[in-house]
Amino acid sequence: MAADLFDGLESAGPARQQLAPGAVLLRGFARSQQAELIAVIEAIAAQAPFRRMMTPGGHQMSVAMTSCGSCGWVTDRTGYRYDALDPESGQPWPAIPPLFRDLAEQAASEAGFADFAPDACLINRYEPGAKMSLHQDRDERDIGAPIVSVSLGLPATFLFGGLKRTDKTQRYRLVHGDVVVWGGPARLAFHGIAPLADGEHALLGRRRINLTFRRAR
Ligand SMILES: O=C(O)CCC(=O)C(=O)O
Ligand SMILES: [Mn+2]
Repeated sequence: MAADLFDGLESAGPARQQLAPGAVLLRGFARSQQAELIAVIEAIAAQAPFRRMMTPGGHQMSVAMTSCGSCGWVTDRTGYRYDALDPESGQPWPAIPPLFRDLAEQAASEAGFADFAPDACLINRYEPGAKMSLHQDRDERDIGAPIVSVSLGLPATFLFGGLKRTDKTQRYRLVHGDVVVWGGPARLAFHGIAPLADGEHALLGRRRINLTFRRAR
């Protein structure tokens, strides 16, 4: 069967969708900056390459990750943490570029969270079949700040639930340029990504890239 083709112009719903109190999906919010965003991601990955890390339980993650910011999220056999140094190189992570910072700040503000100043940006790379199981983002010291999550490349199914793992999850299709922001009463909501369907994106090929901005410390 031929892989689905995506030109990045797809839209799957209203421009702005409330997912829960404190959680909003801003469709296409990042699309006008797609070329610059991708160039910057490539520059960061040249300095701090994508890698598939090990969970504390000894499983290799299907999603490849890198980071920029004054600290980056890492996992290994000893646990999850934010580290000022890239464990692969022993060097500081690349700084958060102004383009990223401005996009995150503007998306947060659009969602009702003024003055968001992220210090960490986790960059997730999904290839077909890669997934992220239901989890909470709870390794950050400051959960007063929201999470800003930018989708690029192949479409994905985003699962968004409640504050308990067993709460019912809703499924949302996220496409190239979509941004989800969650904070306040939704800050610790369980969320995840279903196994990525195969396809070919005009700019990113058989990949989805997600930028997750946090205030970690
Ligand atoms: O890829 C996504 O859209 C979600 C990523 C995520 O939840 C995370 O990195 O913690
Ligand atoms: Mn998360």
